[in-house]
Amino acid sequence: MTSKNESLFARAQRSTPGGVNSPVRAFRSVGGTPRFITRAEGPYFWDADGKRYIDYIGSWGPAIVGHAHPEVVKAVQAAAALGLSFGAPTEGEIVMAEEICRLIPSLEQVRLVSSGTEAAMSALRLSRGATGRDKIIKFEGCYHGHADSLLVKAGSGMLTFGNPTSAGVPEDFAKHTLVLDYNEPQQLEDVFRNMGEQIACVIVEPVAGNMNLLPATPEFLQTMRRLCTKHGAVLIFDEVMSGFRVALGGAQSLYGITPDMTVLGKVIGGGLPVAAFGGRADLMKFLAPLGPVYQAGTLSGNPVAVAAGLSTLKLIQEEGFYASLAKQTARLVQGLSAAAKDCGVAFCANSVGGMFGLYFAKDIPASHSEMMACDKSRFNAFFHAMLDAGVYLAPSAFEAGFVSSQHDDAIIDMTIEAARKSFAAIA
Ligand code: KE4
Repeated sequence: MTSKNESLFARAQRSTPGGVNSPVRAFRSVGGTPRFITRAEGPYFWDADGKRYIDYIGSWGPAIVGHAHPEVVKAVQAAAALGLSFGAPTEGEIVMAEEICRLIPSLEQVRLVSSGTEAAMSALRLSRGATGRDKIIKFEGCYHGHADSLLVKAGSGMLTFGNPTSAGVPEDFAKHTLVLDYNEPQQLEDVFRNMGEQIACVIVEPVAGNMNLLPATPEFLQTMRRLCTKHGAVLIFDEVMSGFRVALGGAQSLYGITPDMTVLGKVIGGGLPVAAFGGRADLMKFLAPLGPVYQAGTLSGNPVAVAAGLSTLKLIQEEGFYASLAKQTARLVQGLSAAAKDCGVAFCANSVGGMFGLYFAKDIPASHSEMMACDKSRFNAFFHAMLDAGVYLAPSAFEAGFVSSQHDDAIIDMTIEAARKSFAAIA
């Protein structure tokens, strides 16, 4: 009998490419039929066939206080009743900007937008406009949204410029993007020695989550900071995923490094479209309407989305929120590792604050190439065994997972029990 998920997926593919509005949701990396979600609450969501899952995607990070948190829903309902969007400034946007700048002191000013892609793209353009330089540096395995200059992979040699990872990105765009290896400070030294005065910015995920979880080494970030300062390049921390996820002050508070600009998203919208970019006031003054770098957005600072974000930012500042989130996430990771060991499966896991990585490998990967060497087919078998057991992990071996404040001991224990059965099934 065809499941409702299967019939919805077949129908969706007739009207939308791949049947999804974002590629990773199509399950092409893991195979099988995507689950069409009908509702979510706390740590759970339900699919079109009525099956309940413990959710470890959390909308790829935003659902940090759990799904449909009563206070967030109430704030959204109250805001919506006053009108959905005005295309004119509101006080809520000021409160949001002040709150973000207070929580992340490196932000002297911030501009709200509607997606992480938009925020990263705008930060890049601002860096180029403020420095008058064209070249940018990013790192293999880091994802900063789908702006043309950022859909670029490493060129043939590390000192050559990149080539497009996506059709539709002209070589002329890619040639300004230099792609280096993550956690390789020497490559930064070499590039800056050769062309430091041409570099507009370096953009990095300080805790990478788009090649699975891979935290930066302190030396890597410290080197970046020193070289950007020396050569007048803008250091951009893309904290769309790590911001308010690994700590209240983001990864920059964990490493004690002050970037020149920060890109944010996900948690600050609490599930609705809010993202932001900001940093030093002397850079932000180049932005329209003050300066020559143009950037705009119909729904930027949308009052209903800002209400969801402000309600979420209030909840994550409750006493002990991050200590508890990190504890629950570490408990999950330790429990999964112990279960795999009992079943003789080569597996390890890692966590930073409320995000985690699962690796079918002997040791925790410390580089992009080690990450790519993890056993993808083993992950896919585990993914489906867990899905059948009612646990929804990221549908790719190269994505991070997310815990919410609603994932209590009972939920973590249920997950570990499901994993024990899943490891046994794939051993
Ligand atoms: P959005 O445009 O998807 O809001 O943000 C892009 C982005 C920028 N920077 C970082 C560090 C990000 O993680 C993201 C988006 N993350 C992915 C998860 N791998 C979103 C999920 C998806 O693409 O469907």
